[in-house]
Amino acid sequence: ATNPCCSYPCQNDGMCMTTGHDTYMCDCSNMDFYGDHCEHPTLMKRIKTWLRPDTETTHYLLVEPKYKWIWNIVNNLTFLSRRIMKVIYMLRADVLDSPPIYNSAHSYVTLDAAFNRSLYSRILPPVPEECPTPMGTKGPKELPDVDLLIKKFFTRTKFLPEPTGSNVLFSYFAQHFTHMFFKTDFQKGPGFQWGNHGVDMSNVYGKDKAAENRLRSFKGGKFKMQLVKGEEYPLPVSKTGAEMVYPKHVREEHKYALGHSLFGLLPGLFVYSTVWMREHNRVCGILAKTHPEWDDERLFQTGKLIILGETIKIVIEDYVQHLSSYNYQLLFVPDVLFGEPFQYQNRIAAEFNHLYHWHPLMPTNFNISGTVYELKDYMFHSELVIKHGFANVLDSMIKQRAGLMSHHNHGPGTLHVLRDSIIHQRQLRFQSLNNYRKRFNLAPYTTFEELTGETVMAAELEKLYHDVDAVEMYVGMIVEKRRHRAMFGSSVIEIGGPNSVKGLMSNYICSPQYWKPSTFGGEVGFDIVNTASMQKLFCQNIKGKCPVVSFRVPD
Ligand code: MNH
Repeated sequence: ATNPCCSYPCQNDGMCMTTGHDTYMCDCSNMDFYGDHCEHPTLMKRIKTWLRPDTETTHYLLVEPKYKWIWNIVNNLTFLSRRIMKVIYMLRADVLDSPPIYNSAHSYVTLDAAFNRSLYSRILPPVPEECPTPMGTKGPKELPDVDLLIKKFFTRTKFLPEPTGSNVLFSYFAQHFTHMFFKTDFQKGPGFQWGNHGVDMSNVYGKDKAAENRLRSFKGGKFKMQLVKGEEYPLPVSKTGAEMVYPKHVREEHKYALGHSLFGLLPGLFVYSTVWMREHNRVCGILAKTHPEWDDERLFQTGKLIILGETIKIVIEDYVQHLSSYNYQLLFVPDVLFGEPFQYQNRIAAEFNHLYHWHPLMPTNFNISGTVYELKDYMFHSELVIKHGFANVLDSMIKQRAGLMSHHNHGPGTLHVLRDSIIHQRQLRFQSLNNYRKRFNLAPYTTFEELTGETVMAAELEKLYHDVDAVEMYVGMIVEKRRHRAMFGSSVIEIGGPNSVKGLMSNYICSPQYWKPSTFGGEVGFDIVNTASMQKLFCQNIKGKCPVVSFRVPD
């Protein structure tokens, strides 16, 4: 007998539990559904579903130019736009389990899932080992050959530009920001991680106290930095003892000490590391003026709180704003959640990490002030930023187009990462894309054509996977048709969205105890947080002419 839960018989995220060798039950407790398979919605649920437009309609209303005038009005009505933001926060965060109930070690609920923070959580549990196929009961007994998949669906032959106009400044922001919480401990295995499960600014300050201390000057709360041509830059590793990963060929003086051990990888990561360190030092200078009574430690700690606040503000109002393509202006307003049932705790899910593998965003070659660098001449060459000048590099990042987040657009330099991540998803026994779609209230695809929106890949995928219910999560997300005027397909948006909102708004600083001026050194600091923007982040920390800072290539 096989485990009868392998066929995922319970509907609407009802819990399947075996009750003997070949029987099972669906537990629909605390749900809006009832019945043997949790298939019947309650009356309240039916009314709610009837009142609430489906996700495709909502998306269309938010991005379609012909409704832009409505949003222009809404954006200017503070009361209404704050109301809408509250609804977005609550509906998005509500989709996730908090505290988490699964991790990659078990296919059922465990205490370990909630207590063991060295593992990523799981949104859906792994497919049980004893199931007939890797996706449960559907699809082939053995999943398609990884290298065949990469060749057929992933490899870039010609650079495909990002159609909403995103630039490389955007790609690097995504990478720099998310690497503070996507930190797989590959030595232990793909289910393990070495971070704090949230926005802790370890990408700027270092992974722990010791790492942080190596970057500090212990004067005025500031980072220890060097002046080059009148601008602050991070110091070389030799002057700090920071633990950085650089290949042997990199010259000692070009190995810079940054918050994340891997950020020597790309000059764009060096740019973001540098600008945040400068911003921290600038903020500490302001704090020292308002608080002459404070010592180095208090200035440092308060500066860090402000930098974290600025980061969330910028992530929501500049970065997510851009990536959503919404005509509605998103807001960072933690106070709208006060008094509501909302958990100020977060856990990073393995699925969130995997869906954020946005390597197609990176172009094949990199242009700095007219010089075109191949990835091999660019990787681990942070010194190019100093050589070309910070403002020039920033300008080039704004002007270079990012790649389309889609099939046939993984550059040669990241194919090995892609290969590893598909293998890891299989080791972690991720459920099918369609199971994730159901989990996030999206209709599962019924045909391969519906998934891809075309016929050629659809036919090839059908040969490899047999059943659309057996398509793997990441593979499916990459071949998925793009949503109307969006950067991604609906799966990335509807699965990524809740994880993103929850991760940002459940930050400790958003709780009523933290979210007040005194936490940030008074009105001056609170104001820095509440008015932060990409434009100011760069222009207040740059010598020379500051360009218009945007995540879109200017016309
Ligand atoms: Mn990227 C992991 C290289 C751009 C998101 N990336 C990795 C790894 C390498 C890597 C190497 C480690 C994977 C492994 O050992 O299996 N990444 C690159 C390179 C570029 C790049 C060379 C640019 C060129 N990466 C990006 C961009 C994003 C991104 C842009 C967008 C957010 N990368 C990730 C994520 C991981 C990752 C997420 C997983 C990190 C982890 O699990 O620790």
